[in-house]
This record gives sequence, C-alpha cells and structure tokens, in this order.
Amino acid sequence: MIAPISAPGATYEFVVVSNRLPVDHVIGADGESSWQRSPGGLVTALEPLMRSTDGAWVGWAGQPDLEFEPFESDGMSIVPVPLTANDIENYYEGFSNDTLWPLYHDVIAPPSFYRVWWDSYVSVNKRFADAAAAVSAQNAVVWVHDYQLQLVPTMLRELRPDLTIGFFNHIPFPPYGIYSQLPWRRQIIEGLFGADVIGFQRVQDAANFSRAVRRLTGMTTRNPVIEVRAKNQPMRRVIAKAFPISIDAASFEELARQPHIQARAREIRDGLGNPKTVMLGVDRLDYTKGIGHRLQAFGELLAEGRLSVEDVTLLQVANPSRERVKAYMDLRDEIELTVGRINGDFATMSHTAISYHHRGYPRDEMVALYLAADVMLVTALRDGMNLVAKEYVASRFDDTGVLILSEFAGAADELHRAVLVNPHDIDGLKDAIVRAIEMPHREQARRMRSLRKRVLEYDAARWSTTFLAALADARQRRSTLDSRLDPIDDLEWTIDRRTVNRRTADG
Ligand code: GDG
Repeated sequence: MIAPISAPGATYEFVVVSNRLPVDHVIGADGESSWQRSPGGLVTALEPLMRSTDGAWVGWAGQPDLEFEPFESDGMSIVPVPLTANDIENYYEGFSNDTLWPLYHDVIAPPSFYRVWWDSYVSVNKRFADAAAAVSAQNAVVWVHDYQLQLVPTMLRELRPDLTIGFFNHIPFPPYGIYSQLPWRRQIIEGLFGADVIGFQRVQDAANFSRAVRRLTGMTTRNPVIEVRAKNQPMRRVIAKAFPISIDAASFEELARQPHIQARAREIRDGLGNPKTVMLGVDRLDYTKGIGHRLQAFGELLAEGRLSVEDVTLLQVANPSRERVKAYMDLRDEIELTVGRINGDFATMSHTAISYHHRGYPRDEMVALYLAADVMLVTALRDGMNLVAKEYVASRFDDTGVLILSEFAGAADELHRAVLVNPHDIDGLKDAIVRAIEMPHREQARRMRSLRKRVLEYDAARWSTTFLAALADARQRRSTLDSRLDPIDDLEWTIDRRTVNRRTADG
C-alpha cells in the first residue's frame, strides 16, 4: 500500500541508505507508472526493524531523471534520491560498476579510472548524504550500505555530528596491493571514517581494510578498533569488523516444504528428461561468478566421457545484469557461445547438456529449482558472500543435495562442510563435480545437516541484530565522547596506545 507521507519534513530514528530503494518505480506498456517491491535480502532483513522503529529508507527509485516526493509503502517511509541519466552513466555504471566493482573483486576484469566518473561519484554521494541528513531525527541511527556510497559516512558526519552511523560493505575489500591502484584510495578510506562501525563480510576483508588504513593514514589499528586522535581533537573509535550477511533461512525452508513447490521441482526434472543428476547454477550474469570456469569443467567431463548427457544435466540461470557495461556484454557473448558449443557437441535428440536461461524468476520458482537440483555449483572467482549458496542449503530440508562452493566466496568461511573448490583449478573442479555426483546419501546428509545448522542459526535477523548491537554500543560510547570530525585533510592521525588500553580497561 502506498500513500504520501503525512508530515512533510518528517524525521526518523532509524534510517537506511542504499543505492537502490526496496521499491522500484516502473512504467508499464500503457504508460502508467507504479511502485513494485524488489524483495532483496536486505529488505527482508531490515523490514521488521523499519516497521517497529519508525524507519525511513533513502535511495534511488531505479528510473533516471524522475523526482518523487517521499511516501509510505507497506509501513516503511521511502525517501527517493533522484539520479540523472548522466549520474547513472558516470556514478553508477562508471565509477561504481566499472571502477570499484572490478577493483574490489581482485581485478578479474580491468578497472577503468576516469576522473569524470570520480567527480560524479563525489557529487552523488553528497546528494545521498544531504537526503539522509534531512530525514534523520536528532541522535538517530543511520545505516549506509555498499560500495556505491563509501563517501556518505564522513559527509553525513560533517553535516550531522549527533548521528550514530554504520556502514556495511556487501562486496569484498581488496588486498592493499590491489586497492592501492585506485587514484582516490585515500579519499575513500577517509569517506568511510565517518562511520562508527564499518562492517565487512569476511575477517579477511576487515583485515585488508585495516591494512589500507595503516598504509594510507599512518594510523595504528588494534583489531577491531581503529582509535584515532586528530590534532587538538578528542579520541574517536571506529570499529572495523566482519558481520557475515545471511538470508531469511526459515522462509526458504517454509517455501520448500510447500507441496505445490515440490510438485514444480518434479516438473522441472521431468522437463529435463529425468536425468539421474541435475546440477544447478544461479547467478547474476557477472564475471565474478566463475560461470565460464564451471562450463569448461562440465564440457571437459563430457568430452572425456566421465559424464554423459543421459545422466547429468546442468541447469544454468543467468540473471541479466548491468547490460550497458561493456564487460558484461562481452561476458554474455562468451558464455552463450560456450553453452551453444557444448550443447552442439554433446546434446542428443532426447537430452540437452546445458539448460540455459537468461532471465530472472519469481522466488517460488527459485526454490523449486533448488529442490530440483542434486548438486549446486557456486564457483565464484571472488564474491562478498554469495547468498545463493545459503538459499540452496536452507531449501534442502530433507538433508539431501551437495553444495560445491568456491573458497573465494565469503560463504566458504561459514559453510565448511560444502565441497570447497578453487575454481581456477579446472581439474580440481572436475574431480569435485564427479565426487559430488557420486557422493553417498549418508555423506550428503552428514554434510547438509551441518550446513543447515549454520544457515538456520545465523540468519538475516541475527546479522542485522548483531550489527545494530555494535552500533548501539558505539552510540553509548559516543554519549561520553565528543566525536566531532573535522575535514580529514586537516588532521594528523595519531594513535595513543596507552589511551586505548585505559579506555578498554575502563570499559
Ligand atoms: C551482492 C554481493 C553478497 C538471483 N537470481 C534471481 C534471484 N536472485 C537472488 C538470489 C540471491 C541474490 O539474488 C543474489 O545474491 P548473491 O549473494 O548471490 O550475489 P550478488 O547479487 O552479487 O550480491 C554478494 C550480496 O550482495 C549480499 O550482501 O552476498 O557477494 O556480490 O538472493 O536468490 N532472485 C529471484 N529471481 C532470480 O532470477 N527472485
């Protein structure tokens, strides 16, 4: 249900800031415009909290050159930030998706560095910071999300020193040797410093960040605290720590238990000619996901006769993504050429090798796919977390199925009982696939039980509660500390270890 906000100029105790809103503005074929929920994991994790705390969500509505007034949607206040077509080209497709994304994912694709993109990133981040400042109540908690908005924390703190600010990075933070390529490497670090708590997916990401802090600002860090003192300023503590994101696991299990979804899973298998084994890949069509490596391994196994299309089908869902960015257009061509070749070489009149689908599906269908799959292939070359791996596990309520998981996905830190692979090692990947296909049921069940325990315990609610508890802690500390932050260029960052120890001892 959508209604205009009753009180213009309203402010909120809890504000979430992300590039995209949890609702998309869509214009239908008839020219009529409407708002559609985009039920991502983040919305699911934060929705109950937004409702109970009188929260607002600040973000872009997904359409260029349109301005909207704030409105209410299903008990949430929505505060749209307008972006022009130019902003989208430079801030979003350019700096976010063609500079930061490849740089933060181990330069799997070469990042482009254009000053005009950076300028746009700065000005759009300022617009988000201004919008968040305008709707935040006195002493509110603001939670900023992801790599598109890394300058917002400090911009916001300069506008509103009273706020408690959290930042969560959904993608990896790269090792210093890679991060240091960024011409604006110092500005980004300084942009993040306005936050009280900076969350990462993996312990390694937080460590990479702390190292970049030491190298670029000369500060000493004491895990997880970066306690800094600017010249003539009181001490300020920033926490940089891993808070691995998760899914609403119970809702996946609930869907998986529904008879009509189970019937649909059987129908999917029938449609594939009922092979002994269905393997599944579900990814945004992105070069970080290692789809090509997976296809190569499968193609070689068929060529060597270790697998046959009568027995095994690979079902690959490739959700369209960033289709205006050149690297993504090239990737699509490459993947579809490979799929075509493998099918051309190995499919029979009755059995296809790869059932390939370049589109997105409703959530029910996703769960039916998870249920239909004996083996789930997650072969990311680098991934912040990979929620698909967790969704597969949450859906397998009968403890069957095998998850093959790249050690370069954040999920590998938690899902130890998956069959872990290095996707660059094609021979190793091939052996893992064969092992998964042949895995006895007892071993599958042993592994799946352990995976499910982890995913059901550490779900999205636990993730957001843990992060917000760390923020509440920071807020408590801030009430006793003056936390004004001057423009960082004027600062001489120093650390006084004796003061760190004293404060820790004093609690
Ligand atoms: C970024 C980071 C991190 C996919 N296709 C369909 C569909 N999906 C859903 C999946 C899953 C989500 O999209 C994808 O999440 P991932 O984690 O796998 O990957 P990214 O999109 O790259 O996400 C990643 C994540 O942020 C969260 O912090 O884990 O590392 O890169 O939930 O189910 N959903 C539906 N239809 C589809 O066709 N309904």
